[in-house]
Amino acid sequence: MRIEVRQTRPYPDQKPGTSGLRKKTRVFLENPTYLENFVQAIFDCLPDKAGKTLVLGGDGRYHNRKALQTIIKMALANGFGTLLVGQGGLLSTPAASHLIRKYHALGGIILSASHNPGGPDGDFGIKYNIDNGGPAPEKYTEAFYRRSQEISEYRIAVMDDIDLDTLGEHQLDGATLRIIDPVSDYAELMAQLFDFDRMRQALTSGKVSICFDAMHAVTGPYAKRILEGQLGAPQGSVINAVPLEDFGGGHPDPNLTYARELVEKMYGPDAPTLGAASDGDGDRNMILGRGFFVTPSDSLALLAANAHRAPGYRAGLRGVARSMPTSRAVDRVADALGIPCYETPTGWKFFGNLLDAGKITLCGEESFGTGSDHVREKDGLWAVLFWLNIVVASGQEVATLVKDHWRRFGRNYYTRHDYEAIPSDTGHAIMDDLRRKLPELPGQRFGSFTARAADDFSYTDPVDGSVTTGQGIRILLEPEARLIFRLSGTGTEGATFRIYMERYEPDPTRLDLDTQETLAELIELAETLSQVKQRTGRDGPTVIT
Ligand code: G16
Repeated sequence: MRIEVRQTRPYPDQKPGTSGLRKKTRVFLENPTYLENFVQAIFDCLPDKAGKTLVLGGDGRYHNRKALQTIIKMALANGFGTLLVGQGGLLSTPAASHLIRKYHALGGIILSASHNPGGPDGDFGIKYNIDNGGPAPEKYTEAFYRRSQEISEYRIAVMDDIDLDTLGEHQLDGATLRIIDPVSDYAELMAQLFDFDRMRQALTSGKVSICFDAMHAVTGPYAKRILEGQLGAPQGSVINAVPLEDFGGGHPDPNLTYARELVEKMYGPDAPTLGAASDGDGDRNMILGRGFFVTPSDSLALLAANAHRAPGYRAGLRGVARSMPTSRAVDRVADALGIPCYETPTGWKFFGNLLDAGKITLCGEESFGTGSDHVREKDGLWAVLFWLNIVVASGQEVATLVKDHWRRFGRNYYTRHDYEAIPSDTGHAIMDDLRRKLPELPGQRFGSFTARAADDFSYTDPVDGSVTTGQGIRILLEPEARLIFRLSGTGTEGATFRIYMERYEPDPTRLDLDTQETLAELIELAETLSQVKQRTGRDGPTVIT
């Protein structure tokens, strides 16, 4: 193995977003050394890497294998002692997080653009996770970016490509490269958290049934092994189970629009008890009952309220956390349980310190993410197994569980409207204008609401005291409602403007209303305040969730 030091020049656009560096695949394909520069920037910021372990894998999308070969060669040239690589180049994001923790790795690189489509015209991404298994916090991502702007060379081993498909160990000039089964360690962890015996009984007896849509993304092999293998769900319970480079031409985003096949099944005559889907890299989840959709915010609240039903959480929750735009449904559960509820900026990286310090057990986001202290990422299949455990232990339908929950706690009606791929300047101008309006809002009356407070959300991490500002415009209203505006940090084209609207309804006779109708006044208010339609020339949002 010969190590070469090759010259390179910085690319100006290597600033990581909400979750790593996400770009059009073409950016990686057409700019020689684009990947190499960013990987070397990461490695340059890790001073103690010599002899350490690095976990490597991705969601299997187009360019995954090729990029992995490059990263393997660069990791060897940069002195790592052990590389753990998922077979076939596959590792779901939560499984990678678990491996980093279990094998005391220095960190891991995960190749994914999450729920964004793949292929040469789709998206590609790279993210680094630190030794706690979680996404690199901002002090790291900022350092990676700074380094990428001054980079002049990268190190790479000159060697043949590694066979990624055969399990086993390679000794390479003092370093060890292991191709590992991507599923087994993760499956073992799930069996410790949930009541697999009872779940198996319910699934094999036919009392409970499940349909899991892997969307031709990374969770296929995980769901096959766990749901159909270990838990005995009938063959075919996992659909779209084979990971494909282009996700079968689909959009691996588990929502009501893109998980079409699953949604049709769940709203059809032979719907199984539980329907679920996960995204490209396996960290997001969508939960459905028979003819019933559970919003991610409600899902988090329900998991918190029912956690005692799963063995891994029977001892109780230390606390919970949600991102700022996530609905406040979980806050009410935390109140009832007498535990703290933290409000963080959008981005899983902000939960890491709270989890490490033992301040929280569960956390989640409106963007179809839920997780716990078992790893340091959101975890799609974990959430599905948690729901399955709750359904089995309670003997109730998903819809009944949610409606009972609303009767007990009241309902937080919630919706998010996205204006995707608008010009960046327009997106920033809308946000700037909203920011300017903030001081005059408190006390103003808007129809049946009065603004109680308004700010640009800033977060002081209770563990390390770090401060993160400019995390979204927040308008708090009376009677209890919120309007939130922010720009997405994960888009790869122009800007995506997100509006989040929420209203609390305690009246038990008004819990079954249509969400968009119930929130109509708030939707109009949000459009008036931001003038988003006039300024973008759009008739309405691109996506409503
Ligand atoms: C990432 C982050 C999440 C965040 C989501 C949406 O998820 O890990 O914490 O909620 O993006 O972010 P934004 O609103 O900035 O687009 P994923 O699943 O895309 O990696």
